[in-house]
Amino acid sequence: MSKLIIWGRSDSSNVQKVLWCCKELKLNFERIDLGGGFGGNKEKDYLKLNPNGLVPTLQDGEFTLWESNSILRYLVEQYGHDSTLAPFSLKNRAYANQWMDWQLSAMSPTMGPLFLQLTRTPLAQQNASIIEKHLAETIRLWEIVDRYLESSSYLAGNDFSIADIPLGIWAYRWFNLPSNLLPIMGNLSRWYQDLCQRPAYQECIMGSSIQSESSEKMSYSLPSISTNPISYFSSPVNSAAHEAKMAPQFGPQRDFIRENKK
Ligand SMILES: N[C@@H](CCC(=O)N[C@@H](CS)C(=O)NCC(=O)O)C(=O)O
Repeated sequence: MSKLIIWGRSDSSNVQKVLWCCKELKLNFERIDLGGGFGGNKEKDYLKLNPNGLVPTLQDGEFTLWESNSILRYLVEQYGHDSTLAPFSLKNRAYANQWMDWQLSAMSPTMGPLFLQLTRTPLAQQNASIIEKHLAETIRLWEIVDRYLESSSYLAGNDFSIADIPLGIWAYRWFNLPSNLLPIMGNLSRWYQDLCQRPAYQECIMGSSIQSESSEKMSYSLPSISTNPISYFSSPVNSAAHEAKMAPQFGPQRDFIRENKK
């Protein structure tokens, strides 16, 4: 097997997908910081690897690939035949593709701006109308996932698979938003708690990796959530019961939010 190189900063949601997948498959790789505060992604040499100037990019020997979900599919097809990451049946593979495409086309463009507003935009510059609009739409999307998970343990059948990785990244960001913004979704919480038990998820997604490694260089990179996020939501859904249903929270971002809610 040739050497795997992953280009991209570890706090990027799309890079995290690839890191998580490699850990699940127990693949050795080298990761090179790039993008965000590290820069370098618009340099000529990098654009030869990835003409979009975005992260991640995978190099597997002479083979180069970009687009995070395509990288996941490649890794699983190339190295994951013995794992449950490659769904066995045609229908489960189709479900995996459905949720992976939907993450890129629906969840990311909807929840992305909400996440950036709430966690990476200084309070004074947060835009309430963007937050309200994207919060309502993001809730609608997670409700679709929640309903689906009523009759399925995971997104492509009853085993964890490649299908769970792209939305699993966003679930961590979702469940780390202030809990008073999050309606109770029992099936979604159960699925998220299952992900939280996975060592590869704990290592690559939970904890410090959500926070920019280059935070000192990026003025907006640290979470700067509103001290009173409830003001964005006319009918608050916060409750002790809801807190109890949440998966255990980890990492500096959650601590930061807790500190600011005091
Ligand atoms: N559809 C692409 C999106 C890649 C993307 O938007 N990457 C972001 C990071 S999550 C990026 O490179 N942003 C510029 C930067 O980090 O400097 C994929 O899934 O790989």
